Amino acid sequence: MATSSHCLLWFFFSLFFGHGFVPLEASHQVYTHLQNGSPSALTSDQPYRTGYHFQPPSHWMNGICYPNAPMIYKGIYHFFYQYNPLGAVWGNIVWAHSTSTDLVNWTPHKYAISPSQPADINGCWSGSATILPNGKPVILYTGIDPENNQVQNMAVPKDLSDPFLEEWTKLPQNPLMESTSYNCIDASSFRDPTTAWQGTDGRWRVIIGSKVNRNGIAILYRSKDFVHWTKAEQPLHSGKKTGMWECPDFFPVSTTSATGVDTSSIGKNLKYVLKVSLDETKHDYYTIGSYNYEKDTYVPDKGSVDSDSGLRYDYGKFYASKTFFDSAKNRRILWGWINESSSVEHDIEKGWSGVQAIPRNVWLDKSRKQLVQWPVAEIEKLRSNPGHLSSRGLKEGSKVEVGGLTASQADVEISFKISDFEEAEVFEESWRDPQLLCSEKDASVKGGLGPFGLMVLASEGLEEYTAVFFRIFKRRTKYVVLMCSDQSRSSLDEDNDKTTYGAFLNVDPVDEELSLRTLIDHSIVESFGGGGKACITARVYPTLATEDEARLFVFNKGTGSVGVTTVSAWSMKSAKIN
Ligand code: DQQ
Repeated sequence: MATSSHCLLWFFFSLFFGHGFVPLEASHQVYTHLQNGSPSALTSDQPYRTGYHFQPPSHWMNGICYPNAPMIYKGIYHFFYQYNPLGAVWGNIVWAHSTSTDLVNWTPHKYAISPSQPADINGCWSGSATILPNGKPVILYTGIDPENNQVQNMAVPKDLSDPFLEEWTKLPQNPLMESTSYNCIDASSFRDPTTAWQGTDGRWRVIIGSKVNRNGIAILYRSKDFVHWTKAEQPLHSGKKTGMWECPDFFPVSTTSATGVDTSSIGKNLKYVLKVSLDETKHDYYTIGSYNYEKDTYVPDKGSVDSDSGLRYDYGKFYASKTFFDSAKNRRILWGWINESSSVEHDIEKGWSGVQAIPRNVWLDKSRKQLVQWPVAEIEKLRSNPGHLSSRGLKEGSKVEVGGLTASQADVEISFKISDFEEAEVFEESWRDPQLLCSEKDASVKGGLGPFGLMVLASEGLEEYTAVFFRIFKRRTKYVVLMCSDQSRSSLDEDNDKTTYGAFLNVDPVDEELSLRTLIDHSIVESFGGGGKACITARVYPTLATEDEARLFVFNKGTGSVGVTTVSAWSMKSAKIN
């Protein structure tokens, strides 16, 4: 009786939010014929491997949710990731493990978690680490059982005195959370436990990504001892017609400072962030809101758009991200996986697939309406050989080279100042989708104020380039800033996804300079507009603009003049990335 009334509740919940039964399946394609089992010796011609963005020596990676369970323990940063030891496509997933003392140089260790128990015999999928109050780390992760059901398991370090946490022991009680007729969970949509947090009653909470029909859900579980978990009557939060919520992340941010706070922090000066990774679109979107400690519910703030058209960590290629609280430096760090825009055939040929974004410090903007992200300061120690720009005034049609650096592996910071807004075109109210607007008005389309910005990974004759730029439009008495990353001419190779990405940037160009930072790393263009208020990451595969042939330009194609107030650019030294 209890069982059926319980399931009935969930049934009504799904009726309310959904319409009709859709078979629930994980969207993980297995290319069985492409998993040859041999550790590949990469070909020597590797123009797209990164110099300072983390990637394994070969094969497929997807990071922490694709980065799994990032954390700091005894002063060592731990990075676990979903890895296929047998090929450059998804499959045979184990938890690979690397550690670092500076988030820049990494040392690989043996796999931390791989299939061994019935509860994970068909795969060890994403999960998170929680540091318990006694300082002991524990990992909750999704296992795939013999029936291909998704269940939640736990692993603990074998030797707590080992700062590298080389050995992990799985609990004999696994699985700790599973789908039963009592809890009405669909076993093919039940994955990716978050870092747990302690409520005011001392009990632990964790959320698991799921869906009911096409409605995303963050299922809430509670536990007194971290081993026995009970599903709450209500999910922490849910979203209409979003599809499956993968890799949820739920954490507090301070409203009074940019320092990070522990996931279990409770207090007045906090807002909460719920991020979900949308399986259907491969976008990570987040809302900012309030968490009711008594009712265990999360409500996004008014105006915080709760769908794929809301705020995103990154408006380009950046998925299945996860944050952790860095207690050594009191900051919250975000890791995201940059997936490929090349074809599977190309990935097989190059022998690898997937890269990690540079870890980003993340905090609440002063407006309290969005987050701000910035690459961790440690990455700046790779800066060397500063480049130089010969002219700072950018009249219509200007293109000035930033010389003296290795343009295929660089870090560029530039600020623009507009003194005359006369040329700004009028913003049309129907322009709701910044990505669409950026592809319609790509870098080749002349405008009033803009396009102006950087041309990176450019070939000498501009047969190839990736343009990261701004356009400023007039909207009544204010201005709208559009930030674009245009990949349409990034490669002469037709076999790549060259989608152009875009975001509206919440900066008033009358009061503030417009800043742009771009991290260039062979096949990565990771850009931060407005001091990190909008981020866009792209994967590009130039055929001419590689290694020493790559060039970097500042350009202005608008009719209005733009001034460059500061420009600092450096070659980046290579890091030990694995
Ligand atoms: N991929 C993992 C899942 C997660 C998804 C498996 C994210 O745990 O939901 O490799 O893309």
